[in-house]
Amino acid sequence: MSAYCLATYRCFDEKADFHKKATGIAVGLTVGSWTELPEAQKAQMEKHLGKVVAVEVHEPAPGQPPSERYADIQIAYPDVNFSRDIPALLVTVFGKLSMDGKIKLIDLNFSPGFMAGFAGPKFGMQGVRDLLGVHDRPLLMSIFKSVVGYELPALREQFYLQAAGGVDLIKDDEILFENPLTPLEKRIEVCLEAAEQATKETGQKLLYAVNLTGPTFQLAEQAKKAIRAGANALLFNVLAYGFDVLQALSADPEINIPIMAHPAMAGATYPSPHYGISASVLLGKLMRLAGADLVLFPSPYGSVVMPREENLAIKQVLLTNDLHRDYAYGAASDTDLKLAASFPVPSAGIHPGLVPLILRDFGGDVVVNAGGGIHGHPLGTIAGGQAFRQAIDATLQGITLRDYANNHPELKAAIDTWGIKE
Ligand code: 1AE
Repeated sequence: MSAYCLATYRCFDEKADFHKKATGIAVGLTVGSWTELPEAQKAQMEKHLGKVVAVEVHEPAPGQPPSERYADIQIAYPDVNFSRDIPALLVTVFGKLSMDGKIKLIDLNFSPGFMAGFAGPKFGMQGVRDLLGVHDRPLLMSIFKSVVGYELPALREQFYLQAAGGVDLIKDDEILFENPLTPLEKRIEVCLEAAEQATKETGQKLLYAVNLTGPTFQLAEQAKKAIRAGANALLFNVLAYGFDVLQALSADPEINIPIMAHPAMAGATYPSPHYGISASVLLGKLMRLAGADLVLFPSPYGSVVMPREENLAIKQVLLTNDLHRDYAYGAASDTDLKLAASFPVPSAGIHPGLVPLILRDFGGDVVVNAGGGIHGHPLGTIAGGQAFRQAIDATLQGITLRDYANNHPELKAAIDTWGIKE
C-alpha cells in the first residue's frame, strides 16, 4: 500500500473551478501531465500521481465581496516521489505552487513512513523539565535585552540579575551574533559563573540558551564548541537557516543539549490569509518534526500579536501526538509514531499581568517568557523575575493577581505599571 503525505490549501478565487484547480495541483506537482499519457504509461505512473482528497468550496455570504470566495483543497502526495527530508516535502507540496495566485498552505500531515525519518526533539518538554528539576509549574524564561555593544562584565551582571529573580531559563537575544566584545565561549564562561552564583542563592537550576550563529556549514562545529565551553542550551534562528539545518543539528548525537527555536522571520510567511504557510505548520508541526525542544512564537496578548485560535493550534501540534492524523489517502494506520512534545513559549511583550491568560490558554505546560517585562520592572530586573514568579504562584493557587499583590510588592509594582489583562 502506498503512503501519502497530505497537504491542505486555502485558495481564493472569484471565478475558478476549484475542482479543476485541485486536479491541476495533484497532477502538476507530481507526474506533470496525465490525460495525454498512453494507458501503459498511466499504469506505470499511477503510484506517483497525487490524489485530490477533498475540495470544499465556500461561496461568499450575502453582503461579502466576491473576493471572499475560496476553497479548502486537500491533496495527497505519494511518499515515493520525495526523499525523507523537509526541503523535499516542502518543495513538492508548496514549491512552485506558493507563487501561483492567492493560495496558502494551511495544514500538512506526515505519513508514518515520512515521519520515521525523524527523531524529533531530543529532550522535548519532559527532558527540559528533567534538566531543571521542575515538574509542577510553568517555567519562566528571561531574555537578555540591550546586549549589542556591551562588554562581558555588563553581560555577566545582566545574567546574574535575571537569574537572581528566579527564572528557569535565560536566552540570548536573537540579534546577538558572534562579535569581538562577547564571543561565544567567553559569553558562556561568564554567564555560567553568574548562574552558579545565583543558584547558590536561589537553589534553582538554570539553562542558558546561547545564540548559535554563523555560516551554515560551521554551525555544528560552533555548537560543539559551545558545548565544550559548558553551554547547556542553544537558541537557533530556524527560519533564517531552514528546517533541515535544525534537523541536522538536532539529530547530531554530539549536540546533546536542548535547542530552542526562535521565530525570527516567521512574519514574512504566516500572517496573510491569502499567502504563505499557516503558523501551526510553520511554527508548530515543522519545528517539532525538525527537533526543536522549545518553540517561541508571538502570543495573542502581548506586543506582537497572533490570533488566539492560531496560538492554540500551535500548542496542539507541539504537545499532542497527532502529526500523522489522516495521513493516508484511503487507508488507516495503527502505526504509533510518537515524537517528544516541544515546549510552547508564547512570547513578545509579555508582562506579569498576562500570566492568568497564558495559563488559561496553555495550562501548566508552557514557558512564560519575557524580556522588557522583566528588565523594565520599576524596581529592577530581580524584582521583574520575582513579579512573574509571584504571578505564576497566584494563578496556580487560584488567587487573583490583585489580591496576591497586596502582600507581594514586586507583583504590585508590575501590575501598577502594566495592568492586568482579563
Ligand atoms: C516572539 C519572539 C520574542 C522575543 O524574542 C523577544 O525578544 C521578546 O522580547 P520582549 O519580551 O517583547 O521584550
